[in-house]
Amino acid sequence: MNAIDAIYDKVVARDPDQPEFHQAVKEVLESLEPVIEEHPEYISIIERVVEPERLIHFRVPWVDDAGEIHVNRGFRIQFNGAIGPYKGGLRFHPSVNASILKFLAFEQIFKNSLTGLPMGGGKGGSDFNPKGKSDGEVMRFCQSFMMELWRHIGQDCDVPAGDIGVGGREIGYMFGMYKRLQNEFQGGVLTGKGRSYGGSLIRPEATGYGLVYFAREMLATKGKSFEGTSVAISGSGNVAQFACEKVLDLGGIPVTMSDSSGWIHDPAGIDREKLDYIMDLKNNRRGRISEYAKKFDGVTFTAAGPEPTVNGLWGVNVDVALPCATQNELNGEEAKMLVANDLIAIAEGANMPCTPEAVEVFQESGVLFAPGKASNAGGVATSGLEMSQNSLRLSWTREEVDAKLDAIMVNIHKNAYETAKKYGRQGDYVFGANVAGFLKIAEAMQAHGVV
Ligand code: NDP
Ligand code: 2IT
Repeated sequence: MNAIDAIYDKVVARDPDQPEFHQAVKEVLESLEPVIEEHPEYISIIERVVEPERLIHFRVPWVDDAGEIHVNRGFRIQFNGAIGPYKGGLRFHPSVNASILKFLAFEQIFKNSLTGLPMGGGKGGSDFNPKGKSDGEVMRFCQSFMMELWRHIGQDCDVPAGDIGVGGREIGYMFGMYKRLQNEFQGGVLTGKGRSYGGSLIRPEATGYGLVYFAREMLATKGKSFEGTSVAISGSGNVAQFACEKVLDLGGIPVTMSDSSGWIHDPAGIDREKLDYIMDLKNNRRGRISEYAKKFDGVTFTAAGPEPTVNGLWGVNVDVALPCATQNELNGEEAKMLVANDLIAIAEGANMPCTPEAVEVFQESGVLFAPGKASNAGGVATSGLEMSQNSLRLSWTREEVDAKLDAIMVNIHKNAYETAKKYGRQGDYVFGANVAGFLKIAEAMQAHGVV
């Protein structure tokens, strides 16, 4: 057995009940074989990089509006701090557990490295379900969560942000409690903050915009553009909404969106006015995507099955696919449906939305495929820009931040593309992103000695 396989087997043996973590580790390790041929000394780096530096697990008690006490689990995974403070989002969703957060934190190490900014990899969250909770309940939960988390984070130590179920409202409540406990205005302790207290322009838009900038670069390698291109988007949260907006800016035609209750197909296209409706529905009224089908003519709504996979969305005939909901939402069978409809490109907006079988189908059929750690890195990159602005005590204009985000995405695309080409794997963005992301981490870890 080779050394990399032995490391993977040990990861599985140590935590046999963490399938999402195994999936993420396997995908990265499979890319590192040629790196080890060049740098045999990096084997001991790989052994260390798969083990989190610190895992924090805590109780989060809170009281609902009726006076009932609830207990949730809180986590923060400080996975790798070799190139900067731990950085990564917080997810509030009932499915959250150590396996899911370890996979997300592991992916974050390489994603953050690819941005070119000094950020280590981390992730956290809770199995708290924000759906159906009042603002007061969400506030009390966020305050209780921060009452434990605050001692483990700081602007030079660990900087959380949003993810599924955590947006501007939750970041605001957590920032308020952190400020009170720490008795300091540490602007850079969280990112995704509101504009009035240190947030960056374009951070809310950044993951979706960055995803479309990356996909634009992919299409350009085939001499194509978004103009007139039909696009399937899944999800209808932060990433999906702003991906949809940027697709419209570039002349594309988004035709689908989803949430956990099902998906809509609008053959006429989701235009700006309809997108405004979705943003109000999701961000203010906190409603269900099925309401879109009642509001607009010619739209079909299909209810979801029990799995995260959205039950037919990927059967719609489109040129570009942007999965922006959750992990493992697009399986091998669905990948075959997209390929049968002559898909040109797919870029992951969510983290690991495509199963390994789906990725294999895309790669074998010659469809351009971008892994989330490259294509959704615009969110964390703009978090990095928010931290820069907080340190400078300055705030850049919308145009300045957007131009920096676009340049970062172009650079990540170039880096992943050229790294793959250098190793004779032209067009393999999975390989290129994993290797380029890893090499920077490995160099830093090697320089730091055994720590
Ligand atoms: P949001 O909470 O804003 O939106 C999530 C969307 O996905 C909602 O429409 C939600 O539906 C749907 N969804 C979530 N879980 C499931 C599920 N199990 N089955 C079906 N649908 C589901 O989250 P974000 O948009 O921020 O995040 C989406 C993805 O993008 C995640 O994978 C996240 O890790 C990734 N990401 C986010 C970044 C960010 O900056 N926010 C940066 C990089 C990646 P419902 O409301 O019904 O639950
Ligand atoms: O998955 C991700 O990159 C995020 N949820 C964003 C993390 C961040 O720190 O902005």
